[in-house]
Amino acid sequence: MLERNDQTICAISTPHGVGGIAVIRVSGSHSLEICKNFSTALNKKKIESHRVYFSDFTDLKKNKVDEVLFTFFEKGKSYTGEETIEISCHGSRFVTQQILDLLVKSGARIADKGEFTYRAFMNGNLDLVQAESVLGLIESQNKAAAKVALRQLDGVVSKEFEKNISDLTWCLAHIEASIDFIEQGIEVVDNDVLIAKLTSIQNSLEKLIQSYNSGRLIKDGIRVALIGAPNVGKSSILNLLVKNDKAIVTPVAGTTRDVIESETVFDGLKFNIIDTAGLRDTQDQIEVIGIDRSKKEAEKADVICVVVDATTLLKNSPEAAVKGTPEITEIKETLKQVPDRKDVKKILLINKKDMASEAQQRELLKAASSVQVNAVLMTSTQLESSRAEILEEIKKTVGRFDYLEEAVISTSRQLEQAEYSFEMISKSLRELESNMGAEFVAMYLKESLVSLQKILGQVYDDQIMDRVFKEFCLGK
Ligand SMILES: Nc1nc2c(ncn2[C@@H]2O[C@H](COP(=O)(O)OP(=O)(O)OP(=O)(O)O)[C@@H](O)[C@H]2O)c(=O)[nH]1
Ligand SMILES: [Mg+2]
Repeated sequence: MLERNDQTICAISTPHGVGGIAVIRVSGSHSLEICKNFSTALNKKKIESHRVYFSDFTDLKKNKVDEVLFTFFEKGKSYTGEETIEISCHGSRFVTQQILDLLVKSGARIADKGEFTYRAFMNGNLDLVQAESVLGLIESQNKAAAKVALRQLDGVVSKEFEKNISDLTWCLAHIEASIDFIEQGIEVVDNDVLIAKLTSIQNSLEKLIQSYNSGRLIKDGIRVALIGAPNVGKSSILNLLVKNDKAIVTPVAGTTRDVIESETVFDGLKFNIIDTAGLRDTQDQIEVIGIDRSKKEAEKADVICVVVDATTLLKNSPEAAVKGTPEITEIKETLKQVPDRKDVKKILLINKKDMASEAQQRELLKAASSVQVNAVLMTSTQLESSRAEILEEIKKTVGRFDYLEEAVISTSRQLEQAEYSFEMISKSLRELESNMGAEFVAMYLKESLVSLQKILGQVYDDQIMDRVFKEFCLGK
């Protein structure tokens, strides 16, 4: 019996279901031998790599199953690094299942989730960051996410980590040599040189760690909760942002009872917009639950758009229309009900600006400038331009996206290891600066180094492998 990793594996690599064409991938040292059972075209003397062979696919009794294309990749020249054959057949569930059954009868086994990529990793075709980027690319739903994944696949992020690993190894080697030579009074490396080198590694790690937030937002989308009193126009704003009548809009306060989520893409980025029930004191049981959910959504959001109604602000201050001195108590009251989390950005949207004169709008903005939020915007769901203005403001407030040209890390696994590595360097720097024992410095640096090696998969760890590959789909 062959070891699991030496067995030839097969799986459908295209989406499951009915389609014009489906691709079945076979990978492992017996791929060609197995496929030869089903095709006369493959029984030629010399099968060339990267060539396509058109042929009938016949079962073991020579009954025709389908007409297919076999693409052959020789060992060392395929995605997995193993001998691989891709069978493009007709995308019927029946046909694909029959082909898979026949492959299995001839000695292949069905691949586990992500097993093709796992093999590519084990054969050194990809490091672990690149393997994760394959998943990122498969899952990408917008331009920015695809770009981040492609840059990781190109090795941009890996190179950054590799440089840090190499510099860290240099530091560690010199520290260990100092430990060996200390008794002879030989100084192998100057402390200042080490400190400078370690600080530079830390700077690089810090940048990567900071890029995670943007990486996460790019990958998962920016979560935006619309929060405010009833009737201010939250549902109308959701509909405007997602360009669809997703939520019910009526002049009745308390229309929205539940959380409504919808997504939109703007400037290559994904935004998940969450409309919620208007916040107010109510006896209505359903509404109470809705309001509770609104607050929970606000807690999970990256950005809270606090929505207020320009007309109410002006109305509640009778002389405002004339003198232009709107009260902002309404805004403050709403803000009080919004969960106060440090890392969540707040944007105040003063909606229904179409109902206010230009002078009134200026006054409202002036009055709102004293409110503690990250940005203030006048909006109207009657104006299409408000959509771009709101989304642009969210994008600006939430973070940097010019990272796209640089190395961006996008999985929590990479982040945790990078943070740990950073922390260990901090400890070693403290030891160095206080001229403490080189043994401690070496110990921390080793920990730091192992963390970085784990990011790229240079240190084998079952748990890490499980975590990375279990998220994959079948056939990848
Ligand atoms: N003039 C004007 N009316 C608006 C604007 N936005 C919303 N409205 C109107 O305001 C009313 C309430 O809008 P909704 O979107 O249902 O308000 P909401 O905040 O979701 O209300 P609840 O679900 O009750 O919390 C509706 O009659 C909308 O047509 C706007 O920008 N200008
Ligand atoms: Mg609503």
